[in-house]
Amino acid sequence: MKKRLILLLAAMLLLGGCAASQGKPADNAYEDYIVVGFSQVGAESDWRNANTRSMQQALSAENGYRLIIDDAQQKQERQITAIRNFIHQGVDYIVLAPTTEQGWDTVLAEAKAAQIPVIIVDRRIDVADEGLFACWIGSDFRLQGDTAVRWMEENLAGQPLQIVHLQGNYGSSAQIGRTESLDIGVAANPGWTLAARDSGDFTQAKGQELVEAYLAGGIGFNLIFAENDNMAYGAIDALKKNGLVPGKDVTIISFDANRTALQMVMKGEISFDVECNPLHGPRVQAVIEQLERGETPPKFTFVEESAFGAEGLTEEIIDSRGY
Ligand code: GZL
Repeated sequence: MKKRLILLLAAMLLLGGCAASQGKPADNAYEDYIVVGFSQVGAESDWRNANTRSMQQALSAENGYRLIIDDAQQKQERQITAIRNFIHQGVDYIVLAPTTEQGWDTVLAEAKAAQIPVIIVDRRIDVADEGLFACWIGSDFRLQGDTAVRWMEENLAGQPLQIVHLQGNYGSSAQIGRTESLDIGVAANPGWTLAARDSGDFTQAKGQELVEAYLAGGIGFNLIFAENDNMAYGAIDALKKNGLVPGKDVTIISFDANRTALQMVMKGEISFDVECNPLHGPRVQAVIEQLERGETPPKFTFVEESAFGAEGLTEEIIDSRGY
């Protein structure tokens, strides 16, 4: 794959001759590196930032990579533009953390036509031809949701639940999977009702805004099902501003299990937090090295994940975690 970049660099050197004549040295600094274009969802959450750091640490210059990261600010159209730019730049690989599951067929066909392998991380994509991507590495979001619902059934048995549901970005696999589980849980448990449901876009600010609006509107609820930790942080701020005690007046269920959130689990503010592992960098690096050797990586790889309640959780466990 690097040969294409060398050809590109050769072309740049030729063109760069005139650029150099204008004082801009031709850019041939990367001919010995594997160049990776990474289209990242955004920087909306602690999880997302940990995911970006993991990719930067693995695909580093010391490890022989030139990593180009584009932050899509949670907009699919910006990701499509970024992928087209990566194709134009002649990168060796494209890594895509997709905002949503739909809408990738056309641009990934363009990457395939340019013979640039695409690695999907985190959320899933729904394409007609799975040959459009080399492989996917991410989480089982339904399992995450089922784990949370099972904890509710086991630990809140017999309690009537009026549930506020803070969803992630609509159409993202994380939102789809976690919401499906809750819907099944509500249907299966007669004492559970949905008091309110909106997307908090996985952000702390929107999570707080929604819960403050529910409280101001007099909506009664005793459980918040937050589809990520940052929305849970916002919900907790809203509860405290209104004199309510998180974990006592309102049970909070969350996803991601960031260190900050696990501190809140230890304090009893968050009752249960389902891990969503963002540390995809080393796995992507291993896949690229397989592809460089002409090997075929597994098409789908699920990352190992667990879940946390206060019982047995210690500062040492929290400190030992990677994010
Ligand atoms: C899940 C990931 C979600 C996290 C959020 O894999 O896509 O997006 O749960 C993040 O924190 O914003």
